[in-house]
Amino acid sequence: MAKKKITVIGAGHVGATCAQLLAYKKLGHIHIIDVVEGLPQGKALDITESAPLEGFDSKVVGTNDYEDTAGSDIVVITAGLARKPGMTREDLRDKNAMIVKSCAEQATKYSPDCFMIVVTNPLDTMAWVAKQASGLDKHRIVGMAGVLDSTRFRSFIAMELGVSNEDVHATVFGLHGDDMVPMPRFSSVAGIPITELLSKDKIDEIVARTRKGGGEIVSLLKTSSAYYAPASSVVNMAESIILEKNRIIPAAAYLEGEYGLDGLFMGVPVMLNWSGVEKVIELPLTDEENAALQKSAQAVKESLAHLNI
Ligand code: TXD
Repeated sequence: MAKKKITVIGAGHVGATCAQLLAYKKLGHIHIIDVVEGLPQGKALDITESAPLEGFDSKVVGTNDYEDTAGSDIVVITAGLARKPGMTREDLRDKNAMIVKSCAEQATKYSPDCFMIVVTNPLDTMAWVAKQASGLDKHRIVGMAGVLDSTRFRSFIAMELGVSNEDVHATVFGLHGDDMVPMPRFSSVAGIPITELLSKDKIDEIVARTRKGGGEIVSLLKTSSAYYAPASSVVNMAESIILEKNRIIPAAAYLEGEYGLDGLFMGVPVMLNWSGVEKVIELPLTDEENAALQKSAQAVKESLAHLNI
């Protein structure tokens, strides 16, 4: 199989870590692009110099020119400001919207057939901005957050029960923010629902920690937000597309009627493969779950209503 071309926009914490993991997993040739001169070139060269040790032959190239990214199969947008302690994701909205708009426009000018993964916060709103700016079909663009929120949820379940991470499956719906909707009913350990293994109080505690998972890292790191688990989450999605795995992954998809929502991006389970978002999986929800999901959607709608670009 010919190597795929993957462009990562933003050579910061998340972007550079994505590039490193994509190279280590041999998923394709990688271009890193940033507005800061030297930064993507330096990080790309540093990753390239680990190739003899890590055993990959992909090219990792840093650039400040979108022309070099032409013909990319996958474009990941991580460019933008990140949270500092005391900030909400919404505080980043308008500045990041300008950045994401220009990145999406320029990237699709040279890679009109790409599949785009948006990472910049506030995630669900930035995915909408990128779709508008790129003109990509809804099957070719998705926001990354659900995989991250779910891997946090899974880690906390594994830590609590002292079981292998491998055996824990869990899912989080909704927006990427405090109103996200972790789904205990769709979460299990080796097929056993977690509701059989943990008390309601303990599940509530884990759900609350998951909702604040990003903030917990920001308050510890102080000068940046999380990037190891976010980068792994992006690469997990890229892998499902490139290797045509048909994985069922929670991601911010453009909804047109699913779950009673229309014209916005929000986290739902999707099937990902080479054609992109093959389908949104619609599941029957309880009244309580549906109410939480609608509250989440309301927060996305408010963010879009206040968007100023
Ligand atoms: O779950 C999720 N979706 C997220 C999102 C998880 C973690 C981080 N999340 C968000 O990703 C975070 O809130 C930020 O909005 C982005 C990027 O986070 P990161 O931690 O990588 O931020 P950095 O280290 O500040 O890097 C941002 C880079 C930096 O090198 C800038 O020079 C660059 O973005 N930048 C640009 N690159 C290209 N083009 C333009 N216009 C541009 N503007 C800034």
